[in-house]
Amino acid sequence: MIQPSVRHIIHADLDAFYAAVEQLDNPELRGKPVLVGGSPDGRGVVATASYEARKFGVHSAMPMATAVRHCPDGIIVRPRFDRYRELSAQVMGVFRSVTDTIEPQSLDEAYLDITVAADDRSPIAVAIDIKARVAAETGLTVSVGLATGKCVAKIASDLQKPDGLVVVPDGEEAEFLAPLAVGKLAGIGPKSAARLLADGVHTIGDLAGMPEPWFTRRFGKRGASIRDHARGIDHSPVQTVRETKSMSSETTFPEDIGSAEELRPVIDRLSSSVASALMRKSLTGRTVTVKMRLSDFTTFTRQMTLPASINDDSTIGATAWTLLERELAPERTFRLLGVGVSGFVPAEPEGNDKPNRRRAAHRASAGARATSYQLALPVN
Ligand code: DCP
Ligand code: MG
Repeated sequence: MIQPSVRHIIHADLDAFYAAVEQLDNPELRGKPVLVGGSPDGRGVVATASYEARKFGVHSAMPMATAVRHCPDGIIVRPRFDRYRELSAQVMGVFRSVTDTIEPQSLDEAYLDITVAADDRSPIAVAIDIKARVAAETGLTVSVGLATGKCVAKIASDLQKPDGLVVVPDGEEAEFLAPLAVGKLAGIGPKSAARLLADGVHTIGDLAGMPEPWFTRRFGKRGASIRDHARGIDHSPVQTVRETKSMSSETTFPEDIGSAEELRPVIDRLSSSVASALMRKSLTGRTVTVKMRLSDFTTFTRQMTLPASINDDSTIGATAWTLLERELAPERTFRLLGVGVSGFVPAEPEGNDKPNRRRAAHRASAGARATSYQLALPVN
């Protein structure tokens, strides 16, 4: 049998992206603690902090008021999303000049399959070249992980931030992962990590050593893939065209609004628009997300995962409203609201179709060219 050839996969993630852009555009901010985000007076949060500010314990999603207490010399800068999008496009352009097989994860992050590009030179040379070209063409630094699969590459890119380059050679994946904290593994969120810790599973190596049946008991259907990932096995392709992962609808108000009476109908309208889009694509999902932008442009999301998969407007609306209602406060006004549903499962009932056909049907019904669909919705 012909052995499948080894793939060379890169995960690239820009360093302190928003803060780095601010330091790039304003030399006075360079070398200084920069906090990008909302106001410390209101309920603003930190979108990101420069590495100079992270030394003081500041991190993304921390309330700005707390960040300022940790880092009193921090310079607060309001986000400029258009500029971030512009630089993101430039960086993705560099990636795309190396390979067509690129899967962006967010504005500052992408997987690249460089197997073909590494045909006539070493994959490490390709990685170094990408870092150098991003720096030369944009002035930003990018941390790169190079491995034989996405999961290990992603962990590797985070390990030597900022300006990191971590290479995990073929065959050394499990050894590389073994000493790392179990929470670094894709699919192990903070809650799972805490439960694993309580059971004495601290490192990815501890996890990889658990007996096979334990994984299914512990993680259900996800068990097999979590076990593979813990052992450094990951054949998932870098997907240029992605399935729909979420469906959302959002609206910006002509004037900021804050009362329950004004907001509730908006939530209902957004929810029914998402519901009908989901129904058209035969999708149902378990996670409902509300996106909020306050008058000071602070943007954040709240989400809730339901016990069952849904796509009806009343459940989406009720869940979204529960999430929004908790955030209402006197004086607090909103300039944008969004409602989204994610965590899709195939619409067909479980178990009465061949897995492959089911997956294919799901993909066909999703049929999207983008990660998420956003529906345009007029205000009234
Ligand atoms: N971001 C945000 N809110 C969060 C997390 C991130 O608004 N809770 C934004 C700001 C970040 C950008 O997304 O600059 C990219 O997110 P990353 O998680 O990659 O964080 P950074 O690029 O800022 O830092 P790092 O060097 O750790 O990648
Ligand atoms: Mg980043």
